[in-house]
Amino acid sequence: MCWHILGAGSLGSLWATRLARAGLPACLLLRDDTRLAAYTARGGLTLNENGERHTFAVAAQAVSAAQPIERLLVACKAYDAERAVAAIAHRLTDKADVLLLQNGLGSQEAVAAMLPQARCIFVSSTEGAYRDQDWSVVFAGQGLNWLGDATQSLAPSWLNELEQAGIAHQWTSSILERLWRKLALNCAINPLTVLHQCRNGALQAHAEEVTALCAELGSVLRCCGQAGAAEGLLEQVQQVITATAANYSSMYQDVAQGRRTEISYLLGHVCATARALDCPAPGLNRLRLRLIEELKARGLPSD
Ligand code: NAD
Ligand code: KPL
Repeated sequence: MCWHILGAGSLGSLWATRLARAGLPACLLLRDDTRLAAYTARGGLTLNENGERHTFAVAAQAVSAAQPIERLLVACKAYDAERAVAAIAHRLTDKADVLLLQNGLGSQEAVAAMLPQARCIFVSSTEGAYRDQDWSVVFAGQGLNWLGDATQSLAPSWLNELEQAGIAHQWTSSILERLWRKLALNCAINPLTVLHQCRNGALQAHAEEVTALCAELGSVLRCCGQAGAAEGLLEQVQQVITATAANYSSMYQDVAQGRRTEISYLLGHVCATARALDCPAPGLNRLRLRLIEELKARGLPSD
């Protein structure tokens, strides 16, 4: 069965090239015929891993093609996912599996609600990748893809294909807890690195601010039934700050490169959840407003 990949960016290309390398059928879904022509002219997708570059002739078609889709990997940013899936929804078969790779929360539920007939599998990825040029991806950080289904715990039979492709993964029956935990980590670190214009490690000098945010994040997590994701949050945030001290957070990099951030699916989602549950979150709300001001001042979208 073919892996259709919607979003030929960093993670989409990282998955597509590894599937192709293992001889598994994969097909990129590109926006339109112009993108398809550009890709065809390039002749394949390049994976740069440990300094070695290999190009794979991954198949591709435009989103508007007619072939039915049984397995779809959605690798767009959270703010693009719903619209991108809407454009191919009519191609999904009754038995389709849809893997959602988005960071944060909110986009996955929106896509799942649009596709009641499909099995939506949420993925929380700790792998790292970036594009060094068009149609070329650098595998920058080993990690793990946690996969799970919020509505049923039975693992899909195709997990062995991820094994075959060397895509590190783990099936979990608590994917929402994983996603909330990562979201909380991102909320405690990423906005502050933008506001203080610093690497992750420099947040050690803002320990009080980080501690107060983790306390509020913990109480929002408990309010929304994710007490497990709240356990030991501050300690893990401190560990991540230390382990990634020399790195710039993904949100810092987005802002520095003038790209739209996923704020609405990270801090925005936490603040909206707190508001809906009447859970006090004054520090998180203030942080969100400060971040919005910063994005506006830089001429970037604040949603
Ligand atoms: P990216 O911007 O590199 O890739 C997204 C791709 O989707 C782009 O090529 C874009 O053109 C394409 N796209 C958008 N709308 C489309 C549409 N309607 N039709 C077809 N293509 C469309 O993003 P990314 O870095 O791969 O991130 C994807 C998701 O994975 C994000 O939610 C991100 O937070 C998450 N994530 C990324 C990394 C990483 O290291 N890159 C790590 C963990 C999680
Ligand atoms: O995931 C991250 C990111 O930069 O998005 C870390 C390194 C955990 C910081 O929140």
